[in-house]
Amino acid sequence: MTRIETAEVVVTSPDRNFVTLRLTTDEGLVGLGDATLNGRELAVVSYLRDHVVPLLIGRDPHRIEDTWQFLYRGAYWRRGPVTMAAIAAVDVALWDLKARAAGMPLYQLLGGASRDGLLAYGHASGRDLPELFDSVRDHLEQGYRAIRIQTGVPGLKTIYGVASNARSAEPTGADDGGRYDYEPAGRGPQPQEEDWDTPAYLRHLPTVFEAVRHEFGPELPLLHDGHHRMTPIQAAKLGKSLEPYDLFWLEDCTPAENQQGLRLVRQHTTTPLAIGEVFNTVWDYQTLVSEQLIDYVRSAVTHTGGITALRKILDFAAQYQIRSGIHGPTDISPVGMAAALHLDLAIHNFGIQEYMKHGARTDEVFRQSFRWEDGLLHPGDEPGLGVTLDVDGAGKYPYVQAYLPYNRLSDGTVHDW
Ligand code: EZ4
Ligand code: CO
Repeated sequence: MTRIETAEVVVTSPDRNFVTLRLTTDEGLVGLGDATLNGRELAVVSYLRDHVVPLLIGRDPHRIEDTWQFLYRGAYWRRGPVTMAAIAAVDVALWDLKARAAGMPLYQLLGGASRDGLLAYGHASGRDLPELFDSVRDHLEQGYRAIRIQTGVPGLKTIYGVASNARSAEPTGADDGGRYDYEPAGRGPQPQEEDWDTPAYLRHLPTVFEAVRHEFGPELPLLHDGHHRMTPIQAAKLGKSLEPYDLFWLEDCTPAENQQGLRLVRQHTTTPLAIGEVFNTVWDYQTLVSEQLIDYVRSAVTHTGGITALRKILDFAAQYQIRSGIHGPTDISPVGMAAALHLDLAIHNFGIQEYMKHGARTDEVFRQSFRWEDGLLHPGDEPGLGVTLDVDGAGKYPYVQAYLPYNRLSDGTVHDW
């Protein structure tokens, strides 16, 4: 292959919205990249269609690093989720093409497999303990070996991370296919308002983990997502109060764009910390990694400028014994997930991979080759990413406006969601 012939931006909404960049070469090879930015999808579509696609036509698809630098430095305006999701889509599509041209699964080009399979965690949740326990059992039956725990808080109506359909065994309709379905983005013209109370949460959560440990024993790796809602001193208090329950990690305990805030959290607790799903570049990790303030890097390939950039972040982190925990909710498309799995398999400092199953319609539009066996993921051995996009199938599901919810405190103040 010597030149990129076409570059299309495909928007589809089989179970939720996805934005995919589809490159074709003079030899007819097809490469895919994920550009989905939940709740702001069309901004990335415009960035790609209006400003990037015209620059790609005729370029040498083999020049991945050069194209990355050209798009990053050449834009002059740096960083930001829209820019970095667009660059990620190009980067991943080029890696897909190079691996297809080589006739190898992508992980081989990244250095080959460093392990046999990838430990993955699923999301269990419930409004109360009985519902949560059912959800944990259901995940264990599906083979998950590590489980994220989110629950309701007494006095609060709806909060982040609690699924409306918490058990895969209880299908609620054709839409969810009966799978565990936590999809925070609500379809409609306005975001849903939720409520929040940090002191109530700080009082309640340790009692949840105590009950879960009592029910499921000391060995099961348990995770929790604080979703940026605490101040550093509140996060320090939570980390300390969760120490008896031996978490695998506490995620996004504060809004970590204030990296120095993590110094305070770190001084007070040995609960391992994971951060970074909303970050876009290595600069967002500079203090966190070099001062060893975190234990896991949470960035998605899709939101951090692709495989080229995330690999550099993870190599930087590796020098400080910080490991990967690549973001993998359902708003990462099967293309973005495949990119994560190839990178996970190749790097030495792999930690864990987040894994939520996509809906049946998504799996029809995006045909995938990954395996999920005995609680471990593997990207499969087809050339490239191992994902093909059914363009006609995608066309059956046009974009649907959807927003992530937001929080207000009881006095009406907007709060981190
Ligand atoms: O709320 O990806 O750890 N996972 C998460 C996700 C995010 C969504 C936002 O689009 O925090 O569920
Ligand atoms: Co998170």
